[in-house]
Amino acid sequence: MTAVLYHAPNSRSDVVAVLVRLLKADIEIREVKIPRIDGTGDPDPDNPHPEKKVPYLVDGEEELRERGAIITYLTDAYPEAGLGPLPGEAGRGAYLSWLFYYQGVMEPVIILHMADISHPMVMSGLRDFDTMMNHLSETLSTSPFLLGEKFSAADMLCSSPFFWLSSLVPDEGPVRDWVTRCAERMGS
Ligand SMILES: N[C@@H](CCC(=O)N[C@@H](CS)C(=O)NCC(=O)O)C(=O)O
Repeated sequence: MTAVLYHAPNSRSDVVAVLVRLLKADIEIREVKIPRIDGTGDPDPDNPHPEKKVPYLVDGEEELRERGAIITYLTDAYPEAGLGPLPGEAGRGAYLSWLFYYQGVMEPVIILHMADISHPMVMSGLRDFDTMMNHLSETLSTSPFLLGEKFSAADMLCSSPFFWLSSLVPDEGPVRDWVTRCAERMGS
């Protein structure tokens, strides 16, 4: 695969750039500018993302946005790295569930928590920060990683906000220990 990952250091695309390294993937990482929340930076005219966001993966005719989609695409393309179960392999369901749970629930819930926003519709559709943390904690109290004994790219994506928002990491317990294990696996 000769593909291009559009990436901005110190952003949500970091986890995908690390994945490219762990997969030893034949992918060019092209750095682009993005507007930052502190008012610095600008949209980069060289970034093909429809909203000029990162990450964005271009692989020939295929163009992908959203980390969960890009991660699935890459771990399927580089199965020898063993970072995500393939269709038909044990753990595929859990793998997809965690990646989609991250995109559909975890990140929105974390943003709403940081913004101190609550609403019955949010509770109904997404639940809340504590429910999300309990889900992680229950899973990680019986296994070192989300899929069991084996580290996967689902651990990479789901642990990623805790590296930015260290105040969200509990003082002790399974989630804290898992974040430490994930950092070791990712070489950070
Ligand atoms: N849901 C997207 C989020 C992508 C995203 O928001 N990326 C930020 C980087 S932290 C960005 O590019 N921001 C630039 C902007 O808002 O224009 C994903 O998971 O890939």
